[in-house]
Amino acid sequence: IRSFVRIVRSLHSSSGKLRMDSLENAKKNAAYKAVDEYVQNNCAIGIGSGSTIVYAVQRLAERVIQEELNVICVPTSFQSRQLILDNHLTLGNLETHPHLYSAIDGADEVDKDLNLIKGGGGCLLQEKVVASCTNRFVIIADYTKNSVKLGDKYKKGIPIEVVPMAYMPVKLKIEDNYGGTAKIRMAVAKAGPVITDNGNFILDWHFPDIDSNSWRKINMELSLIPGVVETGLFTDMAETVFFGCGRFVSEERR
Ligand code: ABF
Repeated sequence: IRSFVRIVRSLHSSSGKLRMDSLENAKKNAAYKAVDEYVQNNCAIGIGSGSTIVYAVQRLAERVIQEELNVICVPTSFQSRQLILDNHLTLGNLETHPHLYSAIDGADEVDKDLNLIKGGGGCLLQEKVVASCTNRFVIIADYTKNSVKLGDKYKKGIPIEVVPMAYMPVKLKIEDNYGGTAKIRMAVAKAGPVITDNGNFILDWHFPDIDSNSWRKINMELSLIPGVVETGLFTDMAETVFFGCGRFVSEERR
């Protein structure tokens, strides 16, 4: 019995590892393709946040050295700023570079109309501002993020950044108007609410079944609720999405 248990355990851990490896490859391949297609010499680009963007920044650093490129990188979060600095890339900002050639970022889920859920990592506000400064907003993701309908695959809800004093009225308005539940995001071990890079709270809205045609309107309405700073719903923004799957990358364009 003991050796049977050992065999099952080792099979389980090796298939788990295989899956992790293929997910990482998928992220890497999508990221490399985006950087190869959407970065050129003498341009400023937006750098997103999350784990997939790490591969994009690595590829960018390689290209900058090999091709002697001059690229200014505008970050979307503290993490993204650190990543740019750690890779010896040139840090920029929207004050000096308000028009970006492209912006490359990850996503939590992408539906068939390229509506996105973003902000699982808490960086949605700066990500949306940076994305709004380019006509080439490019998403990089592994195949698990490719969904027909928002909520089919990503189960953590839509993040909504709110001013701290407004979190309760905003929560109630969202729940009353649309249903579902909007939960304040808590830090590890429930030490307190998660605080964003901008000093705000996040509500994660676990929404009911909603048709993908409605997201644009709902996003506008959510943004108008007093106290809402920004939503993690990105509609009509992504120009291209690269989904990595093993060695292959598929491409969706708006
Ligand atoms: C950011 O990172 C977010 O908006 C999104 O929540 C997340 C995606 O991260 P990962 O690439 O790790 O899946 O871009």
